[in-house]
This record gives sequence, structure tokens and C-alpha cells, in this order.
Amino acid sequence: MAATPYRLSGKRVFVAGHRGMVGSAIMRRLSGEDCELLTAGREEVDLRRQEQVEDWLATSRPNLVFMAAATVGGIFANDTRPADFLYDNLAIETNIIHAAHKAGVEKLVFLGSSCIYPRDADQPMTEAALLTGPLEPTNQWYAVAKIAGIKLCQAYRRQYGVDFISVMPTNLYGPHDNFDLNASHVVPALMRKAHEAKLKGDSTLVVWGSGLPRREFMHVDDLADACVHLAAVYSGEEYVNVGVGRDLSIRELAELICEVVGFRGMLVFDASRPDGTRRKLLDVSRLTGLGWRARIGLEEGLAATYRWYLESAPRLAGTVSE
Ligand code: GFB
Repeated sequence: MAATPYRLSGKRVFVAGHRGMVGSAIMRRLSGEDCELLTAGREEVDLRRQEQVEDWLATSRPNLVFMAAATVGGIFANDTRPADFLYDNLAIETNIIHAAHKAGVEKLVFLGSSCIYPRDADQPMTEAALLTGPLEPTNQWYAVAKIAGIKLCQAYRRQYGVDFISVMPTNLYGPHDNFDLNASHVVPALMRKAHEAKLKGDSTLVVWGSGLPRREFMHVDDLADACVHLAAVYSGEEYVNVGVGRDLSIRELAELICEVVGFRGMLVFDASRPDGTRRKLLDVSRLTGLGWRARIGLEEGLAATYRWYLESAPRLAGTVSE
């Protein structure tokens, strides 16, 4: 399965989406490697515009591409902006993958999401569960786009023999996450809410849904390390789940975040908000078989993320949202 290791040394590496949480983590991870990092800001290239992407890739000629650019968000954003999540992501994927092929890119790493799996898939979810049942309705638009991305890599690999691979990360968190409560995932949302409740001296913290769904969380620096590892050692049509292999309930997560932030009030569950998928835990046997496992524990990762939030987002951290 694993081909000759792909060496980064001396390579031109394009990180699409370098300002986002995932892209910036990949940039940090690659900063110590002997390779040239290429980036394209939104003002320079709109990745949803085919001509702009083709021109940019044809001119910049990267050897390796990490596809960390995407329109992303939590359960509320996914549920209320279906057109953005489907159109933006399909456009970004088709443009980059096709243009990368045309520009002779040697290797491309596409990043998907664990929401590609059926809502009721057996847990932990193996890669074989793809397309075996209906998707979770709250994020079906994003999931369909990400499934299309996997299929694009497989199709170009089959038809043109290119070395385009896909990785499926679990729920992520870390520095440069989105802390906007209407767009964010659960970790930054609860961290911000707990922080602001602490500042205001509130006695309660509102958690969406029942608190019963279970999720697996990976620090984005672990994901970046896994992506670089897989770029080097893996070459195959099958994609690879990237997770930590452990999950917890949203209630347990909320309790842990309150502990990390130092908020001592009570949790209140808002049943009018959706729970989404009942459980999302990845089977990571393929990944561990390829010689990689996560290193950053959840408590340690949350504490580091909270430090980042306090230090790097003083505008958000120092104020109280409406
Ligand atoms: O992280 P999250 O928005 O996305 O929500 P998903 C995870 C769980 O946390 C859900 C609950 O059960 C939420 O109801 N939750 C509790 C909260 N309080 C909050 C809160 O204040 N904010 C948010 N956002 N959630 C996403 C998909 O699903 O996962 C995306 O929508 C993507 O497509 C991503 O795949 C990884 O885990 O439910």
C-alpha cells in the first residue's frame, strides 16, 4: 500500500487555506522542514473561481498541495447555510484538484471530514462505512461536497495515475479556530461561553441540545502532523481516517471546558437546539497501521487552546458578546 516515501526536501508546497485553523497548523508543522511554502491569500486568488485557480497553479507550480481550504462551521452554520457549504466546497475541490492535475502536481492531500459517514453508522466508523446509509441531515450538504472531494481524488488517480490522497479528520479544535457563536463548532463555542460567563459572574452556561451526543476531538497540531506523515508514507486510492480513537459526551466535554476555563456555574441544556449525529467516533486502525498516532491529550489541548484564546484574541477574550 505505502509507496516509496515522498520526500519533502526541496519541494514547493502549496497550503490552500493557510489562514484557517487547519491550514495554519500545517504551515506551523512544515516551517521546520526543508521545503518552500507557497500560499495564496483570498485577495489574490478566490479558490471558487476556476480561472484564477488554474492561472495561479500553472504559474506557481507546486510539487505538493495540502487542501485545507474549505467553507466550514458548526452544526448551526451547516444547517442554515446549505448553499454555501455545498457550492463553495464543491467549487474549491473541483478547481484545485483539476488545476493541480493540469499543473503536474506530484502529490495532493485532500482533507475531508468524519461527517461523510452515514448518520447511523456502526461505531467506531471504519473507512468501509462510506455510502452505506443516509447522511445526518444537519450537515448533509457539507458531507456530500466532501464525499465528492474523495471521489475526485480517486477518479483522477484512476484515470491519470496522479498521486492524490484523502484523509478524513475527526472533529478538530485548536488555535485559530472560529469563536463566532453562530458559526463555530462546539469547542470554541463552549470555551467562549464559559469564559464570558466567568467574566460576567453568571451562574449558568447554556449548552445546545441534550448533552448526550458523543464526539471525538483532535487538536489541530496532531492533525497537521498526521497529514505530513501521510503525505510522506501513504499513496493509495483508499482514504485514511484521522482521529484519536476515543470519544466523550457533549456534557462531559462541557464539564471539562468549564474546568479548564475556571467557570464554576451550572450547565443548562437547550433542547430547542439540534443534537446532530448521535455519535461520531473514527476507527483509526488504518492510520495506526501506517505508523502514526495522536499525541495531544484532550485536557492538555483544551488548556493550550484556552491560552491561545486569551493571548491571541484579546479583542474577543476581553469583551463580552451580546
Ligand atoms: O461541533 P458541532 O457544531 O458540530 O456540535 P457536529 C457538536 C455537538 O455539540 C452538537 C453540541 O450536538 C451540538 O448541539 N453543542 C452544545 C454545541 N453546545 C454547542 C454550542 O454552543 N455550539 C455548537 N456549535 N454546538 C459538525 C458538522 O457537526 O462537525 C460539520 O456540522 C463538520 O459538517 C464538523 O463535519 C466536524 O459535530 O454536530
